[in-house]
Amino acid sequence: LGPDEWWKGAVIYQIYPRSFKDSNGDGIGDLEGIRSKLDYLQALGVDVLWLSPIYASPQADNGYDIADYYDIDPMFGTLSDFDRLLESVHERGMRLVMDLVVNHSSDENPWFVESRSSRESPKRDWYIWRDPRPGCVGGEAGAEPNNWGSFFSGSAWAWDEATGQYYLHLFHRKQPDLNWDNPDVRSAVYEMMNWWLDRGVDGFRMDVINLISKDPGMPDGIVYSGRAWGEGFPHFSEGPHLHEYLAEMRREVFDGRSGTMTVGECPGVRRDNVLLFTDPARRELDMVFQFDHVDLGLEAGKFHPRPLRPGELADCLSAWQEAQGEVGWNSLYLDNHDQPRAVSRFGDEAWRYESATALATALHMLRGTPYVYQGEELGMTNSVFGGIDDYRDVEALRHYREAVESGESPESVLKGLAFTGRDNARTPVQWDASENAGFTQGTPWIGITPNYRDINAASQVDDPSSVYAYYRALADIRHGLPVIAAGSFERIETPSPGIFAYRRTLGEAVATVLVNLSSQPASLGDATRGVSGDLLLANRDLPEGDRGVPETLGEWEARVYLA
Ligand code: ISL
Ligand code: CA
Repeated sequence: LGPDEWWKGAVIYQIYPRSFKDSNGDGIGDLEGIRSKLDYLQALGVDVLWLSPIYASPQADNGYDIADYYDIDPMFGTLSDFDRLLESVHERGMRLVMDLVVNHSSDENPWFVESRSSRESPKRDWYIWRDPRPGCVGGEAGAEPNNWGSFFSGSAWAWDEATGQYYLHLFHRKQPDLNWDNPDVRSAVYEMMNWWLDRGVDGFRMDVINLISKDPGMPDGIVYSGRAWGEGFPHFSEGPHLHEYLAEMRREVFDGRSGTMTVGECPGVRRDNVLLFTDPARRELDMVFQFDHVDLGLEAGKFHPRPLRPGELADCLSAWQEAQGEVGWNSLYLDNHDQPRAVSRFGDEAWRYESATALATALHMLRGTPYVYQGEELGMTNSVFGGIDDYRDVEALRHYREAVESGESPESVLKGLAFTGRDNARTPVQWDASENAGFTQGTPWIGITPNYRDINAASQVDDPSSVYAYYRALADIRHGLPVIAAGSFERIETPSPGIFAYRRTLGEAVATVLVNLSSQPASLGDATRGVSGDLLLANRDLPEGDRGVPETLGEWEARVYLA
């Protein structure tokens, strides 16, 4: 790996700061809390920490609504706390990546306050303002400039009485979209990014970066049946100037620096287009988060999931391996702060250790950079929510209201939220079996998942047969074996759709990965014939004489052979 490709050999750990570790008893995780756990993270073998947003924010969307890009929210600490954290991270040889949220800001950001102050404001054009639909009275139903719905329910347009126009917000009304077609906006963003890099951060995860260039015509979207609003997505995802802006950002911010990394969050990005982002020759981003595998089974909407078919996950991940080929680079993840917990979504809580480790094996042995979401390394599960009052996420609260108003029964809405609601991943990290799972001395901002007495870090770090120990082994393998970091990928067919089998090859080195992603034993069939080498990793205790390639894999069994 070249010096500017260090991230190809790295394991990245995502921290959702408000739920990681509270140091001062206010019930909210903070920077000092993170600093107190750096030994834990280092021992796990992670190379990079990505922090979800910690900037000053009214927290309408837990910090994805930034009021001051140059300051830390007091809830998390101060800029000096940040500098101290960064220094401690670097002392350990780790790196730190910030979340960059620039598709939109907070409505409390001085940029927007200025923009909405009058139609003549020099910053008016920094956001996306439009008149009411011709012939309509602003603020009345149907007067919105187009029919786009927001990701968080309702229209994507908010009426501003004082200046008599609407502004666009693809997310919450407190998250107005910035106008990237204005060059002053772009320079302001690049200046801010340079300021953080000069301060020492090592790169950025870029929130919904595929949405920054909108179709200037802003046409109405198709209204799918059962939906109140039109689908604007085709008109704002991968818009006309997206790649021009990403290349410009690369030049203005990253050229001439070394040791940085970038990962663009790209919901809905298409496989056919991914190399436009990740082909290094195009000089845009190092990698992107694609969403195909986490969107599997959501055809009827995010909150009406259907069960996955055996093999669906493996087919999807393989297709992405093939799409990036040897040119691009994948971000490998199964969950994050917006997704249900991986073991609950793709695994089987009845086989918690086995399915958590099988999924981790399947993912971490692929070509790409693996991301671990806080608590995933402990096999943390989805939470338990009594009623809507137990939820905190603005998406859940707004969806509940809208769905119940439109006639869905509260029980049905709650069932959907229990499965795919984002708060599942946002309950505090389970550090130990003491009260509040060792997360806080105070009252946690969101309920702790009740199973913390059984599932927690204290019981796992020294236990060689824990999920945590297994994740550490996966990180060691990635660091020690170039074939895992850089080898090619080739799927191996088996007669069992539940099995995900593949081969990684680099020069003479061959790693064979055999994983049963199902709760039934499954036959490997002829796939066993080509496998050579020694057993490198397994998620079951195997007696000495039993380490050869088996004909059948047990429930959620995972094995890696290395020749
Ligand atoms: O969870 C989702 C809503 O159903 C996703 O569509 C999510 O909104 C999308 O992946 C973008 O996520 C990012 O931007 C959002 C923020 O709420 C998420 O937390 C963030 O990861 C707006 O900034
Ligand atoms: Ca705190």
